[in-house]
Amino acid sequence: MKMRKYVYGEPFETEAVLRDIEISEGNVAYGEVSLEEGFVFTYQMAENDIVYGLGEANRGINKRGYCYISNNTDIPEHTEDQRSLYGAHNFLVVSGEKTFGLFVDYPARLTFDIGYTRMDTLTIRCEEANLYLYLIEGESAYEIVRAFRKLIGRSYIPPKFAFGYGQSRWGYVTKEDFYKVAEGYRKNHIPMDMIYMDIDYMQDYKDFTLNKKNFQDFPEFVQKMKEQNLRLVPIIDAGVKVEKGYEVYEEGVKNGYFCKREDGSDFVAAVWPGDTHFPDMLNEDARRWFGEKYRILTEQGIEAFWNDMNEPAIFYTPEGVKKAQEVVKRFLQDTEGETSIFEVRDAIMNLANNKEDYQSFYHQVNGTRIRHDKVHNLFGYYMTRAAGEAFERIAPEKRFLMFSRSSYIGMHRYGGIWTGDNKAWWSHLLLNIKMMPSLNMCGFLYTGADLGGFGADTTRDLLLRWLALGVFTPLMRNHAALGTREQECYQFENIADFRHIIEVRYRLIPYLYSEYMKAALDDDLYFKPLAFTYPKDSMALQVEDQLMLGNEIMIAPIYTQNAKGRYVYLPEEMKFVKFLSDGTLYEQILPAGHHYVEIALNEVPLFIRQNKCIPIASSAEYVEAIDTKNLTLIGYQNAEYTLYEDDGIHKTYDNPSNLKKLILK
Ligand code: MIG
Repeated sequence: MKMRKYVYGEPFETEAVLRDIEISEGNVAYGEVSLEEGFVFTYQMAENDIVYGLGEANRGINKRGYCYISNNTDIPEHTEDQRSLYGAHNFLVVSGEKTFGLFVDYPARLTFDIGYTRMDTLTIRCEEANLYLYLIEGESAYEIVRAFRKLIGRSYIPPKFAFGYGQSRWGYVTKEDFYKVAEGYRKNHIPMDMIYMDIDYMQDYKDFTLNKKNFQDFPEFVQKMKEQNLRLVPIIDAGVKVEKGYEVYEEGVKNGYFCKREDGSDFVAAVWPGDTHFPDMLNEDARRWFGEKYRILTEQGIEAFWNDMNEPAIFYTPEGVKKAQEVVKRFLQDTEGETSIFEVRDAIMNLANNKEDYQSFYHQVNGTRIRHDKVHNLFGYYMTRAAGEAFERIAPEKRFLMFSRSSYIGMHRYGGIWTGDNKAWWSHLLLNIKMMPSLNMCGFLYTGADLGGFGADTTRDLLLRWLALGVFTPLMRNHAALGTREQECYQFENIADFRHIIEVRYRLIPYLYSEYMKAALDDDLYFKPLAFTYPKDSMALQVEDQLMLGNEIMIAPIYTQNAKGRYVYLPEEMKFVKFLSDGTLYEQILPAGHHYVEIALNEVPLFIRQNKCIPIASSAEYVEAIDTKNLTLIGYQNAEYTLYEDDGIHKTYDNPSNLKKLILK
């Protein structure tokens, strides 16, 4: 295996890669690099080459046939034509005639044209030739991915409770709202470990504050939830409200910790709190300061957070509004009809996440001033790093739950991600399946989508099917937007069906946690495309709606409305297992090949690979209550399984007694 590092111009040190690698001179080993107009890498793809990677990106596991742009964006419409989502994961693997991996360590806008302009051409392009290009050779795509993962360092490991189920909704405001959710689950005996607190818990959307009316005695509230074995997970937004007397604002201004305009004044962007300043997450002192603020909540009993709006999202800036006003004024005063209504519409629409705004503020990194757009894709990474580094100081021996919306490779060491504002669409259930292995390739193991769909009204069957996928994703969270139909599991008829599906999650946690930990500790994948396990199987290479999970199982979720079952491809003989609604299992050995399998709305299917077995537990209402001492093995007779288990709280990963060999007799 060979790894090469090329340097072009003067790259910004993103700290995506921690290992030192010698710089290679001369031309790239594959493809061609041109520096005539910025940076352009081109590679002639063979007809059957597959391209893997790009982490949080639209479309398929095989990225061929479209154009993707790394430009972290707050984008609530994940339609097929979107080229940018919230993350910038610039790693891909070309697999076929020649097989190699590429990581472009460049924190600004970067385009991957993968057979879009010309079906046979891969082009990677950016405006400035200031970057590191890593090239990895290996026998297979899987081997290359693993080498890349070694390069970027160990993935974030959450506490074990984070493998439980969580309920979220934008719109819980009062303590009573949260108690109602707790009661809805506990009374109905639907397992749950976490309730998420969206922006309404804060006072006027001010980070690290609590609404005065609703949360007078917050530590007591946190404690009361803990007594029910529930953890509260508050959201933290990127922007700090501009408000005299608000401590975080005052300190940030006084110490110069906020991003500045060209003239040195603090940059203003409006987000939920109205006018805000962005902490300069790239600046070490500012980052340390912002990270320390998480203490305000950890000291009140909080051990879990999610970071939002950190692309960073901008609703508008005062400068932008002024320009838009001028267009409107011109339109209203225009008697000649020269200003079109479309210009007015665009002026208003373009207020949010405007390119010019991102070009008008600066970071201060190691004494150098850097315009934001040159390092745009790092903001979410460094915000989450601020928190991660703070947790190390707050309780170095403990794990915290942390995940972010925006990210860049390197952030995978500090937290997970959720995939942002999807919709209650069947197509987004499928997108969720396809995105998971790509995210894993880029180091993001603790991930998941908003189950049931964030935007738009969900339906009972969509939620059930999505939960049946969520059973397997490390982050299993039901989340929905303000104003949408209520989608807590107890809002629907036949609550038993929901209880059953979430119980299956808890029964599988010993296995899922074990596979997660093994993947994280060994820089391996939790989710893999079938092609990584069966690289010689030409059929397996094409499968995009089934995934390998760990080393033992394959999953094939249902993602179509009214389906009573689905077609599934088995590259080898497997044991088809269904967790039936009465708590029993249906098991059937199926030979390699294509099959149609029936799966009812209240069933969870999985497939155990030949000569393998997995442990299952009895269900429990929260993670800590799972009886891991009494596991049952299912699968093939005489198969062995190596179970990883630890206390789920501390970082004692390397203790040899964490591994136990189990044999199915
Ligand atoms: O502009 O905090 O993706 O999960 O519920 C919307 C409110 C802001 C976007 C997040 C979503 C969250 C919502 N936030």
